[in-house]
Amino acid sequence: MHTIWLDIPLLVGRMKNILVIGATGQIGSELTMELRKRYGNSNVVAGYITGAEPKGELKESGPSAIVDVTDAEIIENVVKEYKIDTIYNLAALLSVVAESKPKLAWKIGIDGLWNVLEVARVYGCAVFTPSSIGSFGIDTPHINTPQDTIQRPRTMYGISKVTTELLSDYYYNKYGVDTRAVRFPGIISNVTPPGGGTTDYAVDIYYSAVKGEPFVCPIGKGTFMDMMYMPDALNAAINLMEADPTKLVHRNAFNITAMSFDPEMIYQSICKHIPDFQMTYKVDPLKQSIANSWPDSMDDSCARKEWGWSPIYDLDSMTNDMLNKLSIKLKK
Ligand code: AKB
Repeated sequence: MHTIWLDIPLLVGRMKNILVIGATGQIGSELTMELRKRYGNSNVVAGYITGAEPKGELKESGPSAIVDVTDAEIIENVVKEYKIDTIYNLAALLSVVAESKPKLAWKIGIDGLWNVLEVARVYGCAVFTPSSIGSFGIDTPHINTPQDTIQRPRTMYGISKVTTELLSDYYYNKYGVDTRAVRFPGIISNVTPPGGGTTDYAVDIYYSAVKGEPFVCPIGKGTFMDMMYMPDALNAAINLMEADPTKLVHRNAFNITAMSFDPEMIYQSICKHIPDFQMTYKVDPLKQSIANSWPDSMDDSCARKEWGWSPIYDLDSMTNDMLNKLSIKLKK
């Protein structure tokens, strides 16, 4: 028997019963809550692994279930039990961690994806499995990186993301599974910290600024990467899954970006609010070499044209919101 959750679905769309795999991670924790707000609390299942149980509002507001992406039977049981029609598969190791655990990165990212796609094929689910700016490599044009271009990454994260795109397209073309995805840039957020990515510095810098601590930047001056504030990332993930499929020329995966900056620019943006904030550099060679292989700025015109992608936040409006939210959070 299921607990009765307070349901106020605001939006009637293509998605009815949704499973978020990786619901306690940086994106998952906020995506699950946003989906519950829009589709009704009881219609969004928070899938988590042992050791990363949901807490607080995420736990209280709706159903949750253990969903280890490497176990196809567990995924199938949850999909059957909750009559799932859409799966957000967010299980993955981020770029830096994946370099120290390449086999595990493949197991979660690709063997896990295979399980998700097989269950989706049998039960008719739509699937969103994000790709990343990490799917590009040193040979990719770095400025205004096109939607369709060279993808020869040399990191395990990148290799698993290119494979994610290809396997997701394969299941769409061969079996008609409704797979769609975006290539996320660095995501900046204030609820759940990211863990082990190359772009994490752009989150960490705000925590240091609000705590009144100097920040030591692991990424060098002049290193530009695409970035996005979490509310825009959530809109992207939901709007793409709600988009009219007849308008989609591409599927896996769309370039999307909201801003491109280097450490100096984010530092200056923070200094407009906290003038005595200090930043020094201690470049991390692994992070720097990964960042050097990624685009400086992507062309996201296909996403804009095919499903109306349009971000709200730029660097200064994001900084304003991040500093306000973190000041409240860190005072508690
Ligand atoms: C990472 O830095 O690994 C991620 C990403 C850009 O995919 N945030």
